[in-house]
Amino acid sequence: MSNQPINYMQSEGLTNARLDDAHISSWRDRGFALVHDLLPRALLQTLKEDALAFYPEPNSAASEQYFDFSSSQKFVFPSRSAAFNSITLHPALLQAVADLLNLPIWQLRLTQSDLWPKYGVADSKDPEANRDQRMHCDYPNHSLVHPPPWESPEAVEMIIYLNDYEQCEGATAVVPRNGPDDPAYPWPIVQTPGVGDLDYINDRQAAEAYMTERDPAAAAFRQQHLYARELVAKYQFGSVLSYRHDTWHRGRPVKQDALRLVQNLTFTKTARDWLGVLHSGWSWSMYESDRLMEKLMAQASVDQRTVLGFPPPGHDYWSYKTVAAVEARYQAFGIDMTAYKKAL
Ligand SMILES: O=C(O)CCC(=O)C(=O)O
Ligand SMILES: [Fe+2]
Repeated sequence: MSNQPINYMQSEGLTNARLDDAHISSWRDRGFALVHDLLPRALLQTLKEDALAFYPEPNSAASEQYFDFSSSQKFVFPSRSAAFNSITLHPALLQAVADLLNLPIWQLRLTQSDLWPKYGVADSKDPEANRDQRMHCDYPNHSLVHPPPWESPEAVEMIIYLNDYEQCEGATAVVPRNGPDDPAYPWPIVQTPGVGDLDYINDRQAAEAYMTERDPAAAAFRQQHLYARELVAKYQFGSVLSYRHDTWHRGRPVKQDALRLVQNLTFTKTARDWLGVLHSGWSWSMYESDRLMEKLMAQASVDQRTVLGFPPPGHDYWSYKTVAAVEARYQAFGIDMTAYKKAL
């Protein structure tokens, strides 16, 4: 396994800051798309500076608390980093998700936005270690059920890389799906630690040793069809990897002493109550003294608000009474209710 050559994904640039058909069909058919130039570099640079100011230096004692994936709810939406909030709701990003799911933006919902560090540490042999992950799909800790059939995806996951691959390595690997009969993509997706009565183990070596003992056929399937076929996302600063809740993938080791920073996002279709919001919810911070979330809500576009769950213009929530009440709540922050009034 350790001597397996690295196979890199094909990846393309964009022609006009919008996903091309090739990206869209790659995501829909093969389960992923990697694009390098979707988001403005200056905004990404500010985000990276905010993240570097927030997270401890590599090899510092303080960095040891970040041994797992995610920021442990420490750097999530809404954030004190304005750049982070802007990227989360960036029109180009929302349009990309809408194109992948073939929906208008107002039919998307944000369920995850998290900026997390991955430090290049030595192999610890700890089953929980995040360094060299086991192959997995993300649905078990996003969904109460199972992803629907491949042709009807209900969510887009994204990883935005804030480093260059050469600097950090640790590039995500995915297994491309080759059509409905691909042996890597049997239904249901249960041959994986953490599903059913299989223990959750993150570390690849520990997970595969456990699978060999518990379910040798599943362990052999994972070697032959998953690890042997993984493609690695050779990312650049600002690259966006889009994938799905039913895409086999895994995180790989970051270069010793390096710090890889990524923002992880998930958008779902509306009315998917079984797909959880992974943070405390968008209204929970509304009592903060700086009124950050109120201002964000008031200043967002109609589409951006809707992605956070605000009722769209024309929704049956809206009446003359509710428009006036919501205006009263947000008018100090400059909300413009025209679109909601016009649709009454
Ligand atoms: O870190 C990565 O590149 C991927 C992480 C991942 O897939 C996960 O933690 O679920
Ligand atoms: Fe994952």
